[in-house]
Amino acid sequence: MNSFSSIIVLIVINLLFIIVPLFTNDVGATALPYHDKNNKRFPSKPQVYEYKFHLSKVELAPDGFTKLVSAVNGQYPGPPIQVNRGDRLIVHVVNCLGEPTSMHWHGIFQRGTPWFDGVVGQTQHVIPDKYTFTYDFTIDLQSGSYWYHSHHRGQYMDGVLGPLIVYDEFDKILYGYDEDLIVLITDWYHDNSADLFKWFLSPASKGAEPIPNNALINGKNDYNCDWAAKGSKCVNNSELANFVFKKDCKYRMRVINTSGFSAFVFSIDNHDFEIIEVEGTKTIPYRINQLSINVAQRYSVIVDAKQPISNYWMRVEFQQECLPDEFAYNLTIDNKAIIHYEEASLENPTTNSWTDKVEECVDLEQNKLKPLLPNIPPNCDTRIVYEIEFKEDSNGVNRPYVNGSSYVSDEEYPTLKKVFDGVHEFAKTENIYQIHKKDEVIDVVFINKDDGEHPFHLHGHVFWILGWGEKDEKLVYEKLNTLNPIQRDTSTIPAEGWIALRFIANNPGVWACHCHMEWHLGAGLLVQFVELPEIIKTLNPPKSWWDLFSK
Ligand SMILES: [Cu+2]
Repeated sequence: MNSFSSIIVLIVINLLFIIVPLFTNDVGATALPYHDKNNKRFPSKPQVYEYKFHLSKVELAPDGFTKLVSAVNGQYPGPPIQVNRGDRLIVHVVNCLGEPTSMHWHGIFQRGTPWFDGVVGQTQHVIPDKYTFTYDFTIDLQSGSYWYHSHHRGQYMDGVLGPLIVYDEFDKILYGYDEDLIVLITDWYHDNSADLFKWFLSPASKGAEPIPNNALINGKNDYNCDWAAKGSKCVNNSELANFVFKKDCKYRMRVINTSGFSAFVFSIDNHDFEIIEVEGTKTIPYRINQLSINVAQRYSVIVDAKQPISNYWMRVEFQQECLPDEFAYNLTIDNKAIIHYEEASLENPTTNSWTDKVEECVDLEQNKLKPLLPNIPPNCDTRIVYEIEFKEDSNGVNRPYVNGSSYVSDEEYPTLKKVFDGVHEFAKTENIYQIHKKDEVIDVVFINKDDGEHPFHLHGHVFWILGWGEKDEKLVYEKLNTLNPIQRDTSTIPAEGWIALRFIANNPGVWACHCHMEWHLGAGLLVQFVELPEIIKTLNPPKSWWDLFSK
């Protein structure tokens, strides 16, 4: 640990007793009571932020290749939502896509408002075409780097997404940075998701996922138009994303992987950096030079602009080892943006990448990430073990199964509506686990029998990562880390490996837990937790939520 980090830790320890409730990420033993408005201490005056998102299909060419993008307010990526901890967020989603939609707020707990989680088939009915639905919720007890995206079929891969940043006014002082930047990275398909799904969910795909055509950094990249189909509109040498650095300033970069399928390695030539946040959990600064980041994951890193005034490549490299190799494909692996120091020339960088080998298709060693404030998990009450495997269904389509069941979405009759209707027995294909005891401590263990990795996301919570193992690394329950593990909301289950997660059932709602590779999710790799249904039934969704069912 460097001296800067040591100072931070000292300050924090001194202030611990005063500020613990302000920083607590999930409602555990040290947190404020559940949604207690009277006990809110920060910020003193929460604001109401109102956004209007007009969704429509527009022709855009983020990488020089023109395609029909499902855009938010005519742009891709969608506009950033920027709020402070404690604020109320109101978003009017005006659907002019010509197809149904929904919006999910990835990583936001939705305490007391589970009907605004945005998951079709689970927490809401679709927003029909030519209809406006308003999401309205308060962001309590969490801050950090999040994103919003459609949670209807594969729609976000067509463009319905953007960053959602919840600022904490103490962060700048705590970590000593000057500017706060968003770096959205993603894979990019030139075909639309519905067509790709048709192919993927047919025997012809043999279970091999569609390969992206490109990667984008803040919605930009260039593309080799020799690879574009005849008759398509494509322009070479499209503009790259450009980040301007002032010499000797420190930048917080919020790296958000909004991919539908791809894991990346993020790096900046000649600049190492320190991780300070993982999906809303502040960490003791942890220095690395290349960041492995899987689908839907987020990290904040501090980059020190201390190199000679010049231009440097930012690199977003596909983790090629996790891409299927059943079919030939054209893809640039090493994708770039420009870090331009003020007063440097306007020429392209000529810098070289870091040469250390990064292990692909697994998360970075998460036991090396330490939460800034210790948040020790209570002992486990219940352990749920899920086995994941892929096999052919009766139609010859390769599908994922969790404990023998492939999830089928009930779009017409979502789970949360069923709970309000008093339904307590569910179809096997809904993959539901019900939790009835408030504050029950749940361990979820995924055993992956598939030879591919799966980035799993849990809605409504962060989970502690108690342990994980790659192929041939045995799961020994007694050896799991319960001392001071990191908390986050999206973590990778290694190929033929396992992961052990823990969360506290303190947030009434219907929470999806699923692979965030959209192909796998769409094929059925999802379980859902019906958490505290008796309490859910005492809550009151707004009339607008009920109205969706009659549209
Ligand atoms: Cu998966």
